Amino acid sequence: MIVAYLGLGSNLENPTQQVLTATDELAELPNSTLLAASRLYHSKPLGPQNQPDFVNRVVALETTLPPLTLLDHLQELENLHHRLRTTRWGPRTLDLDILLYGSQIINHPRLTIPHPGIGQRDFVRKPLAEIAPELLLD
Ligand code: ROI
Repeated sequence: MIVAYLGLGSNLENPTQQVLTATDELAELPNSTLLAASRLYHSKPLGPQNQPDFVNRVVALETTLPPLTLLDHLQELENLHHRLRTTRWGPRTLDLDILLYGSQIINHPRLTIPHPGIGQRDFVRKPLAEIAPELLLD
C-alpha cells in the first residue's frame, strides 16, 4: 500500500461541484481508499488572469494501483467530466494530478513525480499542508 497525494482543480462549469463530485469518484477507485480530503481552497489563477478563479483541493489516497494505472484512472475521470482545456494554462473543468506517490521519484514521459511546481504553488502547498503537515516540501 502506498499513500498518494492528488491535486484537484477546476475553474469551469460549477468548480465547487466538479471538485466535490471528483472527490466522490476518487473514493470509488479500485484497490484504493480515500484517507483524507482538504477543505476547498479558492484561488486566483496562476497564469493568464483572464479566466475564472479556481477551486482546489488535495486528497490522500491509499492505493495498490501502480502509478501509471492510477494516472489512467485520473485521465478517465477527467474525460468523464468532459474536460475542456482550451489552451495551455487556460481554464479547465477538471484537473487531476498525482502530486506524490509515496516517496517515489518517477521520471516517465507521461508522469513526473513529485509533480513539478508542487512546492511553489500555494493552491497545492496549503491544502497539502492541511492534510499532511508532516510532509516538508522545499
Ligand atoms: N491556478 C490555480 N489557482 N489553480 C489551479 O489548479 C491551476 N491550474 C492550472 C493553471 C492554469 C496553471 N493555473 C491554476 O493548470
